[in-house]
Amino acid sequence: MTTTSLNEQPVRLVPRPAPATASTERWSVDEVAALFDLPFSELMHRAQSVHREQFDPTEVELATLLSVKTGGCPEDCGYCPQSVHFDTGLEAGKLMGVHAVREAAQRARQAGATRFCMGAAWRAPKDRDVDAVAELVRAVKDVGLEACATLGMLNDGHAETLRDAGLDYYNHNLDSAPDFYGEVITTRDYQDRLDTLERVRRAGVKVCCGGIVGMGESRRQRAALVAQLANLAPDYPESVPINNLVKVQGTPLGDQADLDPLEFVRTIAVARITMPRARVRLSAGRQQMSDAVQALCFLGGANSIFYGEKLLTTGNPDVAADMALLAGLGLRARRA
Ligand code: SAM
Ligand code: DTB
Ligand code: SF4
Repeated sequence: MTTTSLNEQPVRLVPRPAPATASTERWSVDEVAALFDLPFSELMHRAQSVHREQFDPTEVELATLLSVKTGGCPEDCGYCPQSVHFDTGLEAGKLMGVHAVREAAQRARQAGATRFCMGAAWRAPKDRDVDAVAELVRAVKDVGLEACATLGMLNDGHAETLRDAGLDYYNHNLDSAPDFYGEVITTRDYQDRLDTLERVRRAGVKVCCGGIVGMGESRRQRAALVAQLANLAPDYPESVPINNLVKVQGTPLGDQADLDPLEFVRTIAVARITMPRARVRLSAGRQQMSDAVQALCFLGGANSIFYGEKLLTTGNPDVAADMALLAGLGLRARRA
Protein backbone atom coordinates (compact mmCIF):
# COMPACT_ATOMS: atom_id res chain seq x y z
CA MET A 1 0.00 0.00 0.00
CA THR A 2 1.35 3.42 -0.90
CA THR A 3 0.27 7.02 -0.43
CA THR A 4 1.66 10.28 -1.73
CA SER A 5 3.59 12.78 0.37
CA LEU A 6 3.64 16.57 -0.13
CA ASN A 7 6.47 16.38 -2.63
CA GLU A 8 4.61 13.70 -4.57
CA GLN A 9 7.03 10.89 -3.64
CA PRO A 10 5.15 7.64 -2.99
CA VAL A 11 5.63 6.52 0.62
CA ARG A 12 5.39 2.85 1.56
CA LEU A 13 3.21 2.40 4.65
CA VAL A 14 3.46 -1.36 5.03
CA PRO A 15 6.97 -2.75 5.53
CA ARG A 16 8.12 -5.27 2.94
CA PRO A 17 8.24 -8.83 4.27
CA ALA A 18 11.74 -10.04 5.15
CA PRO A 19 13.40 -11.74 2.18
CA ALA A 20 13.57 -15.54 2.29
CA THR A 21 17.29 -15.43 1.59
CA ALA A 22 19.90 -13.01 2.81
CA SER A 23 19.75 -10.77 -0.23
CA THR A 24 18.37 -7.51 -1.49
CA GLU A 25 18.40 -6.77 -5.20
CA ARG A 26 20.84 -4.00 -6.01
CA TRP A 27 22.00 -5.60 -9.24
CA SER A 28 19.93 -7.87 -11.46
CA VAL A 29 21.71 -10.74 -13.22
CA ASP A 30 20.88 -9.02 -16.53
CA GLU A 31 22.60 -5.82 -15.40
CA VAL A 32 25.70 -7.70 -14.24
CA ALA A 33 25.74 -9.75 -17.45
CA ALA A 34 25.59 -6.48 -19.43
CA LEU A 35 28.77 -5.35 -17.63
CA PHE A 36 30.51 -8.60 -18.64
CA ASP A 37 29.44 -7.95 -22.24
CA LEU A 38 30.93 -4.43 -22.42
CA PRO A 39 33.87 -3.83 -24.76
CA PHE A 40 36.99 -4.68 -22.71
CA SER A 41 38.37 -1.13 -22.70
CA GLU A 42 35.00 0.30 -21.59
CA LEU A 43 34.74 -2.25 -18.77
CA MET A 44 38.26 -1.49 -17.56
CA HIS A 45 37.65 2.25 -17.71
CA ARG A 46 34.50 1.95 -15.62
CA ALA A 47 36.21 -0.34 -13.11
CA GLN A 48 39.17 2.06 -12.77
CA SER A 49 36.86 5.03 -12.28
CA VAL A 50 34.94 3.27 -9.49
CA HIS A 51 38.18 2.03 -7.92
CA ARG A 52 39.70 5.52 -7.81
CA GLU A 53 36.61 6.98 -6.15
CA GLN A 54 37.03 4.62 -3.20
CA PHE A 55 40.70 3.61 -2.92
CA ASP A 56 44.26 4.68 -3.54
CA PRO A 57 44.81 2.70 -6.77
CA THR A 58 48.50 2.16 -6.01
CA GLU A 59 47.86 0.25 -2.77
CA VAL A 60 47.49 -3.54 -2.53
CA GLU A 61 46.61 -5.52 0.59
CA LEU A 62 48.75 -8.56 1.35
CA ALA A 63 46.92 -11.44 3.04
CA THR A 64 48.74 -14.60 4.09
CA LEU A 65 46.99 -17.95 4.28
CA LEU A 66 47.69 -20.83 6.61
CA SER A 67 45.98 -24.20 6.57
CA VAL A 68 45.56 -24.85 10.30
CA LYS A 69 43.70 -28.13 9.76
CA THR A 70 44.38 -29.88 6.50
CA GLY A 71 42.46 -32.56 4.59
CA GLY A 72 39.99 -35.24 5.61
CA CYS A 73 36.96 -33.06 4.85
CA PRO A 74 33.62 -34.91 4.46
CA GLU A 75 32.29 -32.46 1.85
CA ASP A 76 32.60 -33.28 -1.85
CA CYS A 77 33.43 -29.87 -3.38
CA GLY A 78 34.61 -30.87 -6.86
CA TYR A 79 37.50 -28.38 -6.91
CA CYS A 80 39.00 -29.19 -3.53
CA PRO A 81 42.08 -31.32 -2.84
CA GLN A 82 41.06 -31.60 0.84
CA SER A 83 37.90 -33.67 0.35
CA VAL A 84 37.98 -37.30 1.54
CA HIS A 85 36.00 -38.21 -1.58
CA PHE A 86 38.98 -37.70 -3.91
CA ASP A 87 42.44 -39.19 -3.94
CA THR A 88 44.83 -36.28 -4.34
CA GLY A 89 47.69 -37.73 -2.30
CA LEU A 90 47.23 -35.08 0.37
CA GLU A 91 48.14 -36.03 3.91
CA ALA A 92 45.48 -35.06 6.46
CA GLY A 93 46.54 -33.37 9.69
CA LYS A 94 45.19 -32.34 13.10
CA LEU A 95 44.48 -28.76 14.15
CA MET A 96 47.75 -26.87 14.55
CA GLY A 97 48.84 -25.65 17.96
CA VAL A 98 48.96 -22.04 19.04
CA HIS A 99 52.76 -21.85 19.13
CA ALA A 100 53.24 -22.86 15.48
CA VAL A 101 50.44 -20.54 14.35
CA ARG A 102 51.93 -17.61 16.25
CA GLU A 103 55.30 -18.22 14.57
CA ALA A 104 53.68 -18.38 11.12
CA ALA A 105 51.83 -15.12 11.84
CA GLN A 106 55.07 -13.46 12.95
CA ARG A 107 56.80 -14.54 9.73
CA ALA A 108 53.87 -13.21 7.68
CA ARG A 109 54.03 -9.87 9.47
CA GLN A 110 57.78 -9.60 8.96
CA ALA A 111 57.27 -10.30 5.25
CA GLY A 112 54.80 -7.39 5.07
CA ALA A 113 51.34 -9.01 5.31
CA THR A 114 48.59 -7.19 7.20
CA ARG A 115 45.96 -9.94 7.16
CA PHE A 116 46.32 -13.55 8.25
CA CYS A 117 43.70 -16.05 7.16
CA MET A 118 43.43 -19.47 8.79
CA GLY A 119 41.69 -22.21 6.83
CA ALA A 120 40.35 -25.48 8.22
CA ALA A 121 39.03 -28.41 6.18
CA TRP A 122 35.85 -28.86 8.19
CA ARG A 123 32.27 -29.16 7.02
CA ALA A 124 31.25 -27.45 10.25
CA PRO A 125 33.44 -27.08 13.34
CA LYS A 126 32.34 -28.53 16.69
CA ASP A 127 32.09 -26.27 19.73
CA ARG A 128 35.49 -27.41 20.98
CA ASP A 129 37.04 -26.72 17.54
CA VAL A 130 35.72 -23.17 17.64
CA ASP A 131 37.16 -22.70 21.14
CA ALA A 132 40.54 -23.94 19.93
CA VAL A 133 40.49 -21.66 16.87
CA ALA A 134 39.54 -18.75 19.14
CA GLU A 135 42.92 -19.29 20.85
CA LEU A 136 44.62 -19.14 17.45
CA VAL A 137 42.78 -15.91 16.65
CA ARG A 138 44.06 -14.38 19.90
CA ALA A 139 47.62 -15.32 18.95
CA VAL A 140 47.28 -13.73 15.50
CA LYS A 141 45.86 -10.54 17.02
CA ASP A 142 48.74 -10.45 19.55
CA VAL A 143 51.16 -10.45 16.63
CA GLY A 144 49.40 -7.34 15.26
CA LEU A 145 47.67 -8.73 12.18
CA GLU A 146 44.05 -8.65 11.06
CA ALA A 147 42.61 -12.10 11.65
CA CYS A 148 40.41 -14.03 9.26
CA ALA A 149 39.20 -17.63 9.55
CA THR A 150 37.42 -20.03 7.23
CA LEU A 151 36.14 -23.09 9.05
CA GLY A 152 32.98 -24.13 7.18
CA MET A 153 29.40 -23.76 8.40
CA LEU A 154 28.92 -22.12 11.79
CA ASN A 155 26.34 -22.98 14.42
CA ASP A 156 24.71 -20.78 17.06
CA GLY A 157 27.25 -18.94 19.17
CA HIS A 158 30.29 -19.79 17.02
CA ALA A 159 30.59 -16.44 15.28
CA GLU A 160 30.20 -14.69 18.65
CA THR A 161 33.00 -16.79 20.20
CA LEU A 162 35.31 -15.94 17.31
CA ARG A 163 34.33 -12.27 17.44
CA ASP A 164 35.08 -12.12 21.16
CA ALA A 165 38.54 -13.56 20.46
CA GLY A 166 39.16 -10.64 18.07
CA LEU A 167 38.31 -12.15 14.69
CA ASP A 168 38.05 -9.39 12.09
CA TYR A 169 36.74 -11.36 9.07
CA TYR A 170 35.07 -14.70 8.46
CA ASN A 171 35.61 -16.18 5.00
CA HIS A 172 32.77 -18.24 3.60
CA ASN A 173 32.53 -18.31 -0.19
CA LEU A 174 29.37 -18.69 -2.25
CA ASP A 175 31.75 -20.11 -4.87
CA SER A 176 29.36 -20.24 -7.84
CA ALA A 177 25.97 -19.21 -9.15
CA PRO A 178 23.04 -20.91 -7.38
CA ASP A 179 22.15 -22.88 -10.52
CA PHE A 180 25.69 -24.23 -10.91
CA TYR A 181 26.30 -25.15 -7.27
CA GLY A 182 24.79 -28.64 -7.51
CA GLU A 183 27.13 -29.49 -10.40
CA VAL A 184 30.13 -29.04 -8.12
CA ILE A 185 28.95 -29.90 -4.59
CA THR A 186 26.27 -32.33 -3.43
CA THR A 187 26.88 -32.46 0.32
CA ARG A 188 25.40 -29.04 1.13
CA ASP A 189 23.30 -26.45 -0.61
CA TYR A 190 23.45 -22.75 -1.35
CA GLN A 191 21.10 -21.84 1.47
CA ASP A 192 23.52 -23.44 3.98
CA ARG A 193 26.14 -20.94 2.83
CA LEU A 194 23.72 -17.99 3.10
CA ASP A 195 22.72 -19.09 6.60
CA THR A 196 26.31 -19.03 7.85
CA LEU A 197 26.92 -15.66 6.20
CA GLU A 198 23.91 -14.32 8.06
CA ARG A 199 25.23 -15.63 11.38
CA VAL A 200 28.58 -13.95 10.73
CA ARG A 201 26.89 -10.64 9.92
CA ARG A 202 24.61 -10.81 12.94
CA ALA A 203 27.62 -11.31 15.22
CA GLY A 204 29.20 -8.16 13.78
CA VAL A 205 32.15 -9.96 12.15
CA LYS A 206 33.14 -8.60 8.73
CA VAL A 207 32.30 -10.83 5.79
CA CYS A 208 34.85 -12.18 3.33
CA CYS A 209 32.91 -13.93 0.57
CA GLY A 210 33.68 -14.64 -3.06
CA GLY A 211 33.90 -17.50 -5.46
CA ILE A 212 35.78 -19.57 -8.00
CA VAL A 213 35.68 -19.07 -11.75
CA GLY A 214 36.90 -21.47 -14.41
CA MET A 215 34.89 -24.47 -13.18
CA GLY A 216 32.99 -24.85 -16.48
CA GLU A 217 30.31 -22.28 -15.65
CA SER A 218 28.87 -19.97 -18.33
CA ARG A 219 29.45 -16.21 -18.45
CA ARG A 220 25.86 -15.74 -17.30
CA GLN A 221 26.60 -17.97 -14.29
CA ARG A 222 29.65 -15.86 -13.46
CA ALA A 223 27.36 -12.83 -13.63
CA ALA A 224 24.85 -14.59 -11.36
CA LEU A 225 27.61 -15.31 -8.80
CA VAL A 226 28.65 -11.64 -8.78
CA ALA A 227 25.00 -10.56 -8.48
CA GLN A 228 24.57 -12.85 -5.45
CA LEU A 229 27.60 -11.29 -3.79
CA ALA A 230 26.62 -7.73 -4.65
CA ASN A 231 23.07 -8.29 -3.38
CA LEU A 232 23.96 -9.82 -0.02
CA ALA A 233 21.97 -8.20 2.79
CA PRO A 234 22.34 -5.90 4.57
CA ASP A 235 25.38 -5.04 2.45
CA TYR A 236 27.83 -6.68 0.09
CA PRO A 237 30.95 -8.32 1.66
CA GLU A 238 33.79 -6.13 2.90
CA SER A 239 36.19 -8.53 1.24
CA VAL A 240 35.61 -10.42 -2.04
CA PRO A 241 38.10 -13.14 -3.04
CA ILE A 242 37.90 -14.06 -6.73
CA ASN A 243 39.67 -17.40 -7.21
CA ASN A 244 40.73 -18.87 -10.53
CA LEU A 245 40.29 -22.63 -10.24
CA VAL A 246 43.54 -24.36 -9.26
CA LYS A 247 43.29 -27.68 -11.05
CA VAL A 248 44.36 -30.47 -8.74
CA GLN A 249 44.81 -33.96 -10.14
CA GLY A 250 42.45 -36.43 -8.51
CA THR A 251 39.62 -33.91 -8.09
CA PRO A 252 36.66 -34.00 -10.50
CA LEU A 253 37.79 -30.63 -11.89
CA GLY A 254 41.44 -31.67 -12.28
CA ASP A 255 41.20 -31.68 -16.08
CA GLN A 256 38.90 -28.71 -16.51
CA ALA A 257 39.64 -26.58 -19.60
CA ASP A 258 41.42 -23.27 -18.92
CA LEU A 259 39.29 -20.17 -18.64
CA ASP A 260 40.25 -17.35 -21.02
CA PRO A 261 42.46 -15.13 -18.79
CA LEU A 262 40.66 -12.00 -20.01
CA GLU A 263 37.41 -13.49 -18.74
CA PHE A 264 39.03 -13.75 -15.31
CA VAL A 265 40.04 -10.08 -15.58
CA ARG A 266 36.46 -9.21 -16.56
CA THR A 267 35.16 -10.99 -13.45
CA ILE A 268 37.45 -8.88 -11.24
CA ALA A 269 36.37 -5.67 -12.98
CA VAL A 270 32.66 -6.52 -12.68
CA ALA A 271 33.14 -7.32 -8.97
CA ARG A 272 34.82 -3.92 -8.52
CA ILE A 273 32.01 -2.02 -10.28
CA THR A 274 29.22 -3.79 -8.41
CA MET A 275 30.93 -3.71 -4.98
CA PRO A 276 32.80 -0.38 -5.00
CA ARG A 277 33.93 -0.32 -1.34
CA ALA A 278 34.95 -3.98 -1.12
CA ARG A 279 38.53 -5.25 -1.09
CA VAL A 280 38.51 -7.33 -4.24
CA ARG A 281 41.17 -10.02 -3.93
CA LEU A 282 42.98 -11.55 -6.88
CA SER A 283 43.07 -14.87 -5.06
CA ALA A 284 43.96 -18.47 -5.98
CA GLY A 285 45.45 -19.18 -9.40
CA ARG A 286 48.17 -16.50 -9.56
CA GLN A 287 50.96 -19.06 -9.88
CA GLN A 288 49.46 -20.13 -13.19
CA MET A 289 48.87 -16.52 -14.34
CA SER A 290 51.25 -14.25 -16.26
CA ASP A 291 52.38 -10.95 -14.75
CA ALA A 292 50.53 -9.20 -17.59
CA VAL A 293 47.20 -10.76 -16.62
CA GLN A 294 47.79 -9.92 -12.96
CA ALA A 295 48.56 -6.32 -13.99
CA LEU A 296 45.22 -6.21 -15.81
CA CYS A 297 43.50 -7.49 -12.66
CA PHE A 298 44.98 -4.59 -10.66
CA LEU A 299 43.86 -2.22 -13.41
CA GLY A 300 40.41 -3.80 -13.19
CA GLY A 301 40.22 -2.94 -9.50
CA ALA A 302 41.80 -5.83 -7.60
CA ASN A 303 43.46 -4.41 -4.49
CA SER A 304 44.41 -7.47 -2.47
CA ILE A 305 46.35 -10.69 -3.06
CA PHE A 306 47.20 -13.86 -1.20
CA TYR A 307 50.85 -13.46 -0.31
CA GLY A 308 53.32 -16.18 0.67
CA GLU A 309 54.58 -19.39 -0.94
CA LYS A 310 51.47 -21.40 -0.25
CA LEU A 311 47.73 -20.97 -0.49
CA LEU A 312 46.19 -23.71 1.69
CA THR A 313 47.63 -26.84 0.09
CA THR A 314 48.78 -25.61 -3.33
CA GLY A 315 51.48 -23.20 -4.46
CA ASN A 316 51.46 -19.43 -4.74
CA PRO A 317 54.16 -17.10 -6.14
CA ASP A 318 57.09 -16.64 -3.77
CA VAL A 319 57.56 -13.44 -1.81
CA ALA A 320 60.47 -12.18 -3.93
CA ALA A 321 58.46 -12.64 -7.16
CA ASP A 322 55.51 -10.73 -5.71
CA MET A 323 57.68 -7.91 -4.43
CA ALA A 324 59.20 -7.62 -7.92
CA LEU A 325 55.76 -7.70 -9.53
CA LEU A 326 54.41 -4.92 -7.31
CA ALA A 327 57.56 -2.80 -7.68
CA GLY A 328 57.50 -3.22 -11.46
CA LEU A 329 53.93 -1.93 -11.55
CA GLY A 330 54.59 0.91 -9.12
CA LEU A 331 52.23 -0.61 -6.56
CA ARG A 332 52.91 -0.69 -2.85
CA ALA A 333 51.80 -2.91 -0.02
CA ARG A 334 49.12 -1.61 2.31
CA ARG A 335 50.52 -0.78 5.73
CA ALA A 336 49.06 -1.96 9.00
N1 SAM B 1 36.05 -25.83 4.51
C1 SAM B 1 35.76 -24.47 4.51
C2 SAM B 1 34.82 -24.03 3.41
O1 SAM B 1 34.70 -24.71 2.41
O2 SAM B 1 34.23 -22.98 3.56
C3 SAM B 1 37.00 -23.57 4.48
C4 SAM B 1 38.16 -23.99 3.61
S1 SAM B 1 37.84 -24.07 1.85
C5 SAM B 1 39.33 -24.77 1.26
C6 SAM B 1 37.89 -22.34 1.40
C7 SAM B 1 37.72 -21.97 -0.05
O3 SAM B 1 38.86 -22.35 -0.81
C8 SAM B 1 36.59 -22.58 -0.83
O4 SAM B 1 35.35 -21.98 -0.56
C9 SAM B 1 37.01 -22.30 -2.25
O5 SAM B 1 36.54 -21.05 -2.69
C10 SAM B 1 38.54 -22.25 -2.16
N2 SAM B 1 39.16 -23.34 -2.92
C11 SAM B 1 39.30 -24.61 -2.53
N3 SAM B 1 39.92 -25.35 -3.48
C12 SAM B 1 40.18 -24.50 -4.50
C13 SAM B 1 40.79 -24.65 -5.79
N4 SAM B 1 41.25 -25.83 -6.19
N5 SAM B 1 40.90 -23.58 -6.57
C14 SAM B 1 40.43 -22.37 -6.16
N6 SAM B 1 39.85 -22.17 -4.97
C15 SAM B 1 39.71 -23.21 -4.15
C1 DTB C 1 39.66 -18.05 -0.76
O1 DTB C 1 38.72 -17.50 -1.36
N1 DTB C 1 40.63 -18.72 -1.35
C2 DTB C 1 41.54 -19.27 -0.38
C3 DTB C 1 40.96 -18.78 0.97
N2 DTB C 1 39.79 -18.07 0.56
C4 DTB C 1 40.71 -19.70 2.06
C5 DTB C 1 41.77 -20.72 -0.53
C6 DTB C 1 42.33 -21.11 -1.90
C7 DTB C 1 42.63 -22.56 -1.89
C8 DTB C 1 43.29 -23.02 -3.16
C9 DTB C 1 43.55 -24.48 -3.14
C10 DTB C 1 44.48 -24.94 -2.05
O2 DTB C 1 45.58 -24.36 -1.88
O3 DTB C 1 44.17 -25.92 -1.37
FE1 SF4 D 1 35.91 -29.22 2.65
FE2 SF4 D 1 36.08 -26.58 2.27
FE3 SF4 D 1 37.39 -28.32 0.67
FE4 SF4 D 1 34.77 -28.17 0.48
S1 SF4 D 1 36.22 -26.51 0.04
S2 SF4 D 1 35.99 -30.07 0.58
S3 SF4 D 1 34.21 -27.76 2.61
S4 SF4 D 1 37.76 -27.97 2.83
